[in-house]
Amino acid sequence: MYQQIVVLTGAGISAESGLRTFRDQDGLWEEHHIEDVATPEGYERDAELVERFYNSRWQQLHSGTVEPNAAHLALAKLEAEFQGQLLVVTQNIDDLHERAGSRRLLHMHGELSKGRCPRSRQTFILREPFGADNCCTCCIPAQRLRPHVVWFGEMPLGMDRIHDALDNCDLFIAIGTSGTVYPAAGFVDTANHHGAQTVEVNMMAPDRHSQFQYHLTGKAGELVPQLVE
Ligand code: BV8
Repeated sequence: MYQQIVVLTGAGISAESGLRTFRDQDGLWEEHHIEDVATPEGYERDAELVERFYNSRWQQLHSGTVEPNAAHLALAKLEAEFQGQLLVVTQNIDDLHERAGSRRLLHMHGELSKGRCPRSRQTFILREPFGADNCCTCCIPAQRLRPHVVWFGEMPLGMDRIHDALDNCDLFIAIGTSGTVYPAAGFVDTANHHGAQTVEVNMMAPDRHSQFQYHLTGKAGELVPQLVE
């Protein structure tokens, strides 16, 4: 029986909940240039453009039409069985894992439902869309909140905890990620180095496909509940 399980999720696990992925057909990167909406430089250049990008995703997430799917629910069930031996590391900034019941969860690329003070780095639950009037309450003068999101060139969150879990895991499962963005794309190498079993759940064979020992090809909403049973 496994002692420590690390699950890495990407945009593909939320696709069946109706949230767009990045690099699939009709993905987010088809309509936006990464450097314009997911880098600090892009935010410096045109904060309103970046705010529109995240506000539209925030509004969709809170429209009442987006729910956790069977894959999110299956991971929450797995956590209930494995308790402290399971850590879900998500690259996603949606809150579908939380809403499905996951608690041992780490958002390494931040969270859409939070804004951050650019000066203190204090985070605030987002009560209204980003904009010139949506400011922190921790500074004088108040600072315009930025998305609490890790952009390209920024350090992902929780890396010490992630590396500790990877160094000690005996099962690593990647679900719905293209394996194109580092350091997340390199986690499978760490798991392999420590002798863990590595499993990939994806609709196709993504970039790091050959690094995985086992492959489940299909929809996360169908395969993850079977995997967990
Ligand atoms: C950093 C913002 C260092 C949040 C995102 C090493 C080598 C090369 C480059 C680098 C490197 N190290 C760092 C870099 C640079 C860069 C990088 O990796 N560039 C890439 C493009 C080459 N990395 C960084 O900049 C990272 N920072 O390393 O900092 C540092 C050190 C010291 C001090 C300071 C800094 C930061 C990376 C985070 C960037 N932020 N987004 C947001 O807007 O959401 S990345 C973005 O891509 C999202 O976060 C997303 O999570 C991530 C990965 O995408 P996926 O989740 O995989 O989604 P994708 O659409 O690509 O794929 C979906 C998959 O699902 C597909 O495979 C599809 O087949 C599958 N699928 C679809 N439907 C289903 C399905 N599977 C199953 N079922 C389905 N139904």
